[in-house]
Amino acid sequence: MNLDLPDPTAVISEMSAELWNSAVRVLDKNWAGDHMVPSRRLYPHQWSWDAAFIAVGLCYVNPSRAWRDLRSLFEAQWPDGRVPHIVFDPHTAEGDYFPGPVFWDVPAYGGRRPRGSTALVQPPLHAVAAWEVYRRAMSHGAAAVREAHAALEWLYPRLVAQQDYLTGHRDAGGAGLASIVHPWESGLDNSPAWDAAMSAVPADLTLLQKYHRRDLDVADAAHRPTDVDYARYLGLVLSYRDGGYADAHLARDHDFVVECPNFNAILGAAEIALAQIAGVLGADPQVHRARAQRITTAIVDRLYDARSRTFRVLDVRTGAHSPARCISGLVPLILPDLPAYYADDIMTEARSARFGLPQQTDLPAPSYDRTAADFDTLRYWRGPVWINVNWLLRRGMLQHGYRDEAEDLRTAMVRLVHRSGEYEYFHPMTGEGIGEPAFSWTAALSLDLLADRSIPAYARAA
Ligand code: 2M8
Repeated sequence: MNLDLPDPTAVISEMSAELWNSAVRVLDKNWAGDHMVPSRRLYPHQWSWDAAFIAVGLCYVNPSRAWRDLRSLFEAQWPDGRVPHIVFDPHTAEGDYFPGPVFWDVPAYGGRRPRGSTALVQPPLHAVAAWEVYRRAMSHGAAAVREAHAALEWLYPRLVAQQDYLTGHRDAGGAGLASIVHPWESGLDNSPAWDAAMSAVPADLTLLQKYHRRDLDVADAAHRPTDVDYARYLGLVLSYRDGGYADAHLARDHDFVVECPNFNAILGAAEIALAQIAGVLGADPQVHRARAQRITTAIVDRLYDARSRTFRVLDVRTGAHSPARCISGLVPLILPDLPAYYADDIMTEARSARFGLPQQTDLPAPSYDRTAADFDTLRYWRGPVWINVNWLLRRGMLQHGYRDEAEDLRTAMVRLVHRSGEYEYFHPMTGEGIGEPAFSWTAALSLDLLADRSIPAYARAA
């Protein structure tokens, strides 16, 4: 036995402990009293799908905060059921984030909502998160289980209302899927998946003289959307605002209306989680299972491109699939009812040179096709690696029995965050951290990836 070699299990537990502790510190630092901010500088409010990813990891160390965060978000739910993509913190100055409450100018509903918000939505991952937090409560004792049960009772009707809004008001395509009306609603904001549909949206550059891009004060312009894209983002909000944020006749009246495989796969996964929650609360799980099945069928019928054997974004206005191959096309793997034929196609795409782990890097999947001419290693959602979508992909792999690939992906994510820190996203060739440091969902999901099971593949790498 060579006594100079470190004991691998000791090295691994040291690395895990380091990552665990630093992730917990990030979440402590980003806690704002009754909600979590994604990061202190660039994102000083509460974001919707961030709250879901955050709850999944925060529940290991502070379940009460995980529930509080979800509750704060749903306290801002609109009467029509929409859960806003940003809930503003009244203690944060208007100038600290753009576009802030003044720009959005949303109706106050008789002052019932305690905090201002945007009028857009984000992927409805909250039912999945609520179920995960509930499931983990067991290991925190009887009081935590009682807290979790009460939290589920409060959340359940609100989660159902959120689904009803998305499959009702937002069913612009008429097939039971939710349309998004702004790239910000996707969560994958600047993805090439929107380029085709966005090219038809007017870009009024004078808006950028009228309004100041706060993101460029605190982030590198080479990482952020271009001015042309940003002018289109603002124009889309202004036209939605002019129509009172109403959703009638979206396909006819709005300039950007698309069905995204990531958004709709999460919509379907939410129904599966709601079935589980309904079971615990004595409600009817069957209605949710049937809805999940219908959503999965509609995703296959409308978003699967048989020629390329991939899932694509559908432009509801033109009926065309986006030509871009993006990470969003892999996320339908999280749907348990997805037939094996399509799951196999997703895995083929995930293993391909477009998304697969190149031998020289061993990194998680990039956000966009590595082989595309416009693959961009720095600009956000146009190439860099993000932990949240890889976490979804791993979940899908486990769902469909790809256990080895799931473990390799978990290892790649844990190693990356341990090595580079809890960054917002990562360079897809070098793994260098980009965007915001101390980013909440990267920290929270790292906790889940570490806690989820033992770490044999990480051991091999050490
Ligand atoms: C990014 O989106 C915001 C706008 O909502 C931005 O670019 O300013 C996206 O990565 C989105 O998915 C995320 O929820 C948000 C906060 O982390 O940042």
